[in-house]
Amino acid sequence: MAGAEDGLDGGCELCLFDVDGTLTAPRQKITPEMADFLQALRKKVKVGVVGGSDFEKIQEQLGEDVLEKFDYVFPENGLVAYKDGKLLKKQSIQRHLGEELLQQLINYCLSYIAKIKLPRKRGTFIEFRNGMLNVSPVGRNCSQEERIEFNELDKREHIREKFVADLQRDFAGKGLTFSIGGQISFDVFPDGWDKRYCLGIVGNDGFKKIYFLGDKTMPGGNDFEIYTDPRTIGHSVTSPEQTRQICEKLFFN
Ligand code: M1P
Repeated sequence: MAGAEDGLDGGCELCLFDVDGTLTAPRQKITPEMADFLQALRKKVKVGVVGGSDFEKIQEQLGEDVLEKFDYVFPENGLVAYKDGKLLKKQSIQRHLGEELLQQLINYCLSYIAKIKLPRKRGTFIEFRNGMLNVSPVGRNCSQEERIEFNELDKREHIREKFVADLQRDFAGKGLTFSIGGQISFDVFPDGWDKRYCLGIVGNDGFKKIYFLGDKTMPGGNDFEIYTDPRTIGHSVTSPEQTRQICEKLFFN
């Protein structure tokens, strides 16, 4: 094994990656070069992904065979968890919150979105996932061009930040976290169900070091909690190219 030849014990370290903006451009497919690089890295350390997106989106971006290509796959922050290609567990937001609160939340978001005027609105304003809701003012059915258009507008007008601030005020004390991870939406989940959730799962696997690389590491970003968690060695990146450079320095020198 290359890791052993290099004096590294491949089983002792884990490198966890965010997906969008870290391994791929936002919501795009991984490049063949990056995919090959990760397989080379896997000879040195265990490799996992922890994304805000659901499994289908992660699979679309990282490949049909994503479960074979990564030792751990954690969609929805690890609220759905795969290890060595097998499903370990799935959380349920409806079981945790109960129908009453869930409907208050959904109704609030739908009414709020109905009052926002945007250049364009498409469909799927709320995506109901296993462990979270994903809320998008423009709608998840928008095209790539419409996605960029919304994102540019959002950078100027802070539509999502204001939406989240209003939710935080109106749902204070309800145990909910609102997290902006991508370009057109934000995620809603119970407190503590952020990306640190996956650390509880790998915590039993005896890693000496757990690295985490992500791009949304600022407060309010969906990588912030895991990036600053004492159980990880966090690295903030601005692109997949930088992710690769950091890994080369950490694991191949
Ligand atoms: O992984 C980051 C985010 O990716 C998507 O965000 P968007 O479509 O807004 O770019 C979503 O899947 C979101 O849940 C996730 O946090």
